[in-house]
Parts: sequence; structure tokens; C-alpha cells
Amino acid sequence: MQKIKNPSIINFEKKGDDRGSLIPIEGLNNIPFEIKRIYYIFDTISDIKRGTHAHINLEQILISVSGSCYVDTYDGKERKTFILDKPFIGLYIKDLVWHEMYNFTSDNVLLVLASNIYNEKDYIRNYEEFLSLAKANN
Ligand code: T46
Repeated sequence: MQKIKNPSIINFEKKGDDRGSLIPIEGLNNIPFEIKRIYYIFDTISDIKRGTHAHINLEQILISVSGSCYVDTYDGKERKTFILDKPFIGLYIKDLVWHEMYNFTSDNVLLVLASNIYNEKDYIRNYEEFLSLAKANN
């Protein structure tokens, strides 16, 4: 598939019929990586922030399969706000993008598809460190 901007929204094709809707997601088919890990975030408190970090080498897609949340991103040059409020859109986030999730509705289930298994060493949690790495990358 063609190169996707980091970060950006992917629209998934809905397989709808008179019984309801279904969205298939296949690694290297309608997303740009093989899925090595899936996790989901739920029971979130509306006025807290999650995330507040960047990754060194990880591709992820965030999908609100229920409810909604907001995601602020910063790649060292451009700040963006995404509203994830539909199960057929996914937010693609790759390396060196600071991201923060907030405004969770009580019914939000945020599904995340990731290109690698969990590795705490892949996290950049210090904002100053992120800024210098992002600056060197841009
Ligand atoms: C990200 C955003 C979108 C694991 O043990 N395995 C896992 O695969 C993950 C993702 C987390 N954990 C543990 C680590 C912490 O003890 O679960 C706890 C909560 O994780 P964290 O505070 O990192 O959660 P968020 O919501 O701040 O961030 C998560 C992902 O960690 C992160 O990679 O990009 O969602």
C-alpha cells in the first residue's frame, strides 16, 4: 500500500449489509504493517490524559471501536488534534510523534494495533528528549 503520512487518519472500508457492519483489517493490506500486538484501553476517566510520550520505532493504529476520544499529536513541527469518534477510522502514528489522548467518553474503547510487542525501552517519556530527537529528525 502507498506510504501514509505520519500521523494521519486511515478510512477503513465498511462491509455493511442489512445485518449490520463489519470492518476487516489485514496487516500489509489495508494497514502498512504486520500486526504483532493488540491492546485496548477502556474504563478511562474523561478528564485525564493518557499517552504523553512518543515511540522510537513503532507503528500503531488507534481506533475508537466504541465512544470517542481526542488525540493531540506533535511531530516537532506541526501540532494536530484528531477526534476518534467512528469505528471505521483509525489514527496512524509512527515514530517520533508525541501523542496525548483525552476527552474519553465513558463508553470509549480504544483499540490499538501495533507493529511490535511491548518494549518499555521504545518509549520517549521525557518531553525535552523528544524535542531534541524530533529536531534532529526533521
Ligand atoms: C501508546 C498509547 C496509544 C503492557 O504491559 N503492555 C502493553 O502492550 C501496553 C501498551 C502497556 N502495558 C502496561 C504498561 C503500564 O504499566 O500497561 C500499563 C499502562 O500503559 P501506559 O501507561 O503506557 O498506557 P497509555 O494509555 O499511556 O499508552 C498506551 C501505550 O502504552 C502507548 O504505546 O502509544 O497507548
